[in-house]
Amino acid sequence: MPDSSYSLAREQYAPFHVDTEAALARLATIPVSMHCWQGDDVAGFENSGLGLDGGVAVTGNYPGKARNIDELRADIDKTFSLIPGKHRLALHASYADPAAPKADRNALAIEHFQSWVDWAKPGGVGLDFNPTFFSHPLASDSLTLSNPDKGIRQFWIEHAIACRKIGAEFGRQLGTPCVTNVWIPDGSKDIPADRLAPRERLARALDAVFAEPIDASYHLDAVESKLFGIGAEAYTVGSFEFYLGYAIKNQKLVCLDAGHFHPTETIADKISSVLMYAPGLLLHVSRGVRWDSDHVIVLDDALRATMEEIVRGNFLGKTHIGLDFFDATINRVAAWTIGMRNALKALLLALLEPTDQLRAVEDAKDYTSRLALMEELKTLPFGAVWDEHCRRQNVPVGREWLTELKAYEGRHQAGRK
Ligand code: RNT
Ligand code: ZN
Repeated sequence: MPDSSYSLAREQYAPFHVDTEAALARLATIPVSMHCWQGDDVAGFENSGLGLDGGVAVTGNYPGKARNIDELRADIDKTFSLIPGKHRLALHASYADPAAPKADRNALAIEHFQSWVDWAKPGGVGLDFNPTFFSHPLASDSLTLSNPDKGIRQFWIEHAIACRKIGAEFGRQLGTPCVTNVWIPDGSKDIPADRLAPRERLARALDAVFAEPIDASYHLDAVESKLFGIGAEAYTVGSFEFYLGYAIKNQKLVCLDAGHFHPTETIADKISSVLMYAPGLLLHVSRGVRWDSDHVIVLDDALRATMEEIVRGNFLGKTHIGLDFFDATINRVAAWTIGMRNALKALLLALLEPTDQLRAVEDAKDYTSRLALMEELKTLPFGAVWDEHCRRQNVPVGREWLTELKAYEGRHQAGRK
């Protein structure tokens, strides 16, 4: 029996030609790739004593972060129990199982991640992957694939090749393609004398990384651009233009991170253009506040516009939705839960839009109706439909998840020192 508020909501959507049942059915099929690194402030398990670098920063010291692989997995399991639907997990190479034989980054292999596959398989969780080009002695100057030193460059090429093989094995064992995303911190604090040579080195290094083709049913490559980082304010080797060109030329997925553009730009408008020429997209859904601050995503206009674009353009088949934020000022399981639930809420809002009707009035140049309808849609009872989704997916409805989170925090996280 559906909840009575949902039944009323369904009736209110009907005159707009919106079928809430179809929207719910569709939403249940869309996976979101949750990033493992929110759980421990991007620390990973290498224990190198090096802090987080590469121009990326986490602020906050809220107690209870995961200190090891068991705690991280327990926290991820808890988070997944608070989110409707079946989702994926994005790992970083720095999260190799510490129980596996020690290996430097260029020697990582599936054995270092097999326990993650074994953890993921029973729950039907797909895995995505990221080589880690930071927090390592050979990345201390934030120069990796574009490093002028051939030996260091080679080390990072080997790392990325190793990661592709691991990703392919994830895909093969789990029966769902793994997206392996290359992001490097390479750049320069001050004005470079040569902007070209590092980009030429990066392109050659990427060619070496991607030399071996991998079956797309197991594995997909993505490349992530950035505008600037801390310590790379004047120049970023892997800029958007660089990777857009590279990805189109080599038919790689383009990763759009919401925090990696000028602050007034949103990624929503880039989606349709990029997908005209690139074979697919990876999204790093994030929220930059004044800079690439990686705040927890909230249900704001930027997030809504991004999901609207994917749904309106029928791009779900070509778009891999991943999250990328890290906030250490709040409970980290809550950060994940809020972000994941917001990504799904934004998707649902997009699915509850009568796109055909909006397009019809637009084609008729009836911009009055377009604006009027878009504004009326905003006050339809979306919350009742979202609650019904949570109810049907057997996860907490509304603020109930917070009660569960607080209990989990008291029982499992509070004692972590
Ligand atoms: C950094 C990039 C990158 C990282 C993760 C940890 O600015 O967004 O995606 O956040 O790889
Ligand atoms: Zn990112």
